[in-house]
Amino acid sequence: MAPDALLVEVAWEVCNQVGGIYTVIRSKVPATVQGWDDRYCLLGPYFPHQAQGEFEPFDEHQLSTLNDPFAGAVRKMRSYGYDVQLGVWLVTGRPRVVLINPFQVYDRLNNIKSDLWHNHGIPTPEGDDLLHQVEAFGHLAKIFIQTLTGEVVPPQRVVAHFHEWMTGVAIPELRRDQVPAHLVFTTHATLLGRYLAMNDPNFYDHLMQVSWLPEAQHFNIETAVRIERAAAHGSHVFTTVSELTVRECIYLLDRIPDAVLPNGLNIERFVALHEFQNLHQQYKSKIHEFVMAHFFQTYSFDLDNTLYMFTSGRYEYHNKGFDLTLEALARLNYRIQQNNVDGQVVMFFITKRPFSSINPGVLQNRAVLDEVRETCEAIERQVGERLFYAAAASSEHRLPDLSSMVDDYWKLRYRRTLQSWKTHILPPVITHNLYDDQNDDILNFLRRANMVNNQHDRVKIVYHPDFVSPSSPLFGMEYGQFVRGCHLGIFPSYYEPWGYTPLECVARGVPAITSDLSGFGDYVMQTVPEHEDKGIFVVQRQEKSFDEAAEELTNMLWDFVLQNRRERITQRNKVESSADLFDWKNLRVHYDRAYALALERI
Ligand code: G6P
Ligand code: 1S3
Repeated sequence: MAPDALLVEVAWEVCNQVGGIYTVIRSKVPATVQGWDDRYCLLGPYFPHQAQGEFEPFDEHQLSTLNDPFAGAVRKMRSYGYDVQLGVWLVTGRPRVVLINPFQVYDRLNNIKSDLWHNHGIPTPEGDDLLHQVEAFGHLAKIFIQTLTGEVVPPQRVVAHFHEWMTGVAIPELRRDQVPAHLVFTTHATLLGRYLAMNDPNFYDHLMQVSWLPEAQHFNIETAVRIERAAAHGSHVFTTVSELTVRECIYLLDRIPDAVLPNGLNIERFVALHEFQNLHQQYKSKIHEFVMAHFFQTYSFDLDNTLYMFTSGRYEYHNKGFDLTLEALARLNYRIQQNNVDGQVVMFFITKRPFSSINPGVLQNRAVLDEVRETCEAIERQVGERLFYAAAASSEHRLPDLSSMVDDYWKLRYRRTLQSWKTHILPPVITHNLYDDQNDDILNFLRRANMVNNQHDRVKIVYHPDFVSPSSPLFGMEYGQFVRGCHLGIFPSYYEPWGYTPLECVARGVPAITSDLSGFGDYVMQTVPEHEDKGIFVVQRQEKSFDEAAEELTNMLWDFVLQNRRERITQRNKVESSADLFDWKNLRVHYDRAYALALERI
């Protein structure tokens, strides 16, 4: 690492959570700060509503007294009339952050668009506000880097690392103006790759023959694709996140990446293994509560012999492998019934779909279960008090009839609550009312396969089309807690440049299934020997038919179901102890190598 250089990391998701890049940037902060210290700063767009909870700006006095180059560049830009904020991102590592409001140059948008067109052949259609924000921010990011390198720090060198096309738009202009920054560009997925994979079931076979421009025009993403190409070609060092996206970069962007930067997490491990095992038990109990409310109205089953599996992520039915997961679950359901194996599987689909409300029946069940609990607790208190008195006063040693110790009021309330609750209607597979219930792929599969939570189904389904959060009245827990409470995460993606979801399981000691078409799965196969023994399973999807992959996944689920509790506990311990492999402390080295290369290249 160059001890004299500065590092500015630029991303649309700095203090602005949208998707996976937020996780990359945020989780990497502690390791990056450890290496670069106060020579590091992040740069992103300022959206007050998004930033308010996690950004603490420096006031005028602090800004004027700070003696660091980033503050110097902010002061200079302010003296030119720009609205630029410097502050701290309130996340672990507390890095310096510069946020710039893109809307301040909207009166100059026509010039910015015209420069992109005349200088780089990038056309911008009217009326696309996201493109306007991106281009306005790119223009301002360029001015910041220009100010920093030109007026504040010479002869100190600056590495400017841009993530994704949304910030990469600054790169061609920085090159044109010969700004002496060392430019790194990372694409986390190619735009065209994502669209093609979503629409072409043989995407990987056709990849080599794709003509990028007609395809980009076909999907109406020409501007963004041209920006992505300009950033890839204009950067001194071009990188991506996995070997899989390297292939896309070669065929869709026409540049071979200089490096692969695998994604990690900030892994926090407990000193003693039993601590995370206890957390599993604690959060599993919370999931039990949801399951009782949801299913026990119609029928009950043994919760101690129930396995919780889940998948989560953006709703890309085919790309995220929801189709394969459902097919394998249907086969598993049949196999468990045929083989008379004990126990239940409850499978959760956690994703995001437009909905009008939570299903009132599901909400009502939750409320009734709370009432059942209150009634039971009241009876327990009453019996407890009276039994204690009876025991102390008794001359016999026999246990009295406990039922006689409960007031009629509570007996009646107990009976009425249960009577009003129990029904013969099957527990719904979906917890919310979707706007487009009829055309939903998950629901249509479940209808076709008749997996509608019949009592005899041994794989029950809960489709929750909203992310899990502490404010959700159904789960009332954080996503990470939900993950801990589950037994297995299932993520056999078809298109996944990296894929954080299985890694997030591993970090919490929960076994996970991924695929060889996800960057993470591919990385695991190459770098983690005996990964299956460590509870990380990789479904082979490259060069396999859908049916073959579904069968392999079914076998994995089947083997998992057959494990006993002791085996599951041992497996969780092994998963948790392999999490260190994905700690940024170990993976940051890839970033530092890319920066060293960029510093060599001017
Ligand atoms: C953790 C707890 C144990 C509990 C077990 C259940 O290991 O420390 O007390 O018995 O979880 O594991 P299971 O895989 O059945 O949820
Ligand atoms: C992308 O986010 P996505 O879910 O749109 O970047 C992530 C971070 O590199 C990556 O994990 C994911 O596979 C990509 O698809």
